[in-house]
Amino acid sequence: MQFFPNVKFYKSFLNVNQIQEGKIPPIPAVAIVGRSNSGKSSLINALCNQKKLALTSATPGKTRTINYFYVPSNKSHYKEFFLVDLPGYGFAQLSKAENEQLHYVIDQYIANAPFLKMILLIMDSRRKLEKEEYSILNYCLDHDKDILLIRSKWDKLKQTERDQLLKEWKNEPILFERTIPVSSLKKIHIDVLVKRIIESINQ
Ligand SMILES: Nc1nc2c(ncn2[C@@H]2O[C@H](COP(=O)(O)OP(=O)(O)OP(=O)(O)O)[C@@H](O)[C@H]2O)c(=O)[nH]1
Ligand SMILES: [Mg+2]
Repeated sequence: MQFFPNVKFYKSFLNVNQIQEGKIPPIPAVAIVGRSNSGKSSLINALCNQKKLALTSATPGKTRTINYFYVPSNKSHYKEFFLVDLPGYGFAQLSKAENEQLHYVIDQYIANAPFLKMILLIMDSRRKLEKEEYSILNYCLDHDKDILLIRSKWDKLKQTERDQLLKEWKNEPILFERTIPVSSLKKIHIDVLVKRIIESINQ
C-alpha cells in the first residue's frame, strides 16, 4: 500500500472529554502529535494522498482542534480506523497559559482517548528531542502504547546531512527502531509508514 484511499473528515473535538466511548465508533485511532509547524497536517494529507484534507499553513498554530479522519477498511489489508490530527505545542506566539492549556489537551488525549492504538510523534528532522518529546515518548513507553518517532521534512536535507543524522540516531537503539524519516512533500517513506500503521491496526 502506498497510501490510504477514500479518507474523509469525520469530526472535530475541543478536548478528549467530548470523545466518549459510545458516541464514536469503537474502532482504533492513530494520532499524530508534535510541535506546532512540525508537519502533522501535511503528513495526514500525504498518508491519504489528498491535498487539502487536513489544513496546513506556514504559520504555526493552524490546527487548533482534535480532528478525526475516517479511514475505511480495505478488506484484504486492514480494518477501518481513525487518523487523528492534534493541535501542535510549543508555538512561540502563544502565552504561557495558552501553551499550558494546549499541553493539557494533548496529554489528556494521549492518556484517555478511547481506542487509541498508536501515536506518531512527529518532529522536524533537524531538531533534537526536547523535554516535550521525551515526556510523550516516556509516557507511551511506560504505558505500553505503540509509538513511532517520525522525523519530518527529510527533503530539506542534503545526503551528507541525512547520513550524519542516521549515524547519530543509530546510537540510541530504542529510539532508532521506532524512527522513520519522511517527507510529506516529496513522498519519501510514506509507504514505509503506511505499512507500520497497518501492522499496528491489524494486531
Ligand atoms: N519541505 C517540506 N515542508 C513541509 C513538509 N511537511 C510540512 N511542510 C511544511 O511545513 C509547514 C507546516 O506544516 P503543517 O502540516 O501545517 O504543520 P502542523 O504540524 O500541522 O502545524 P500546526 O497545525 O500549526 O501545529 C507548512 O508550510 C508545510 O508546507 C515536508 O515534508 N517537506
Ligand atoms: Mg496542523
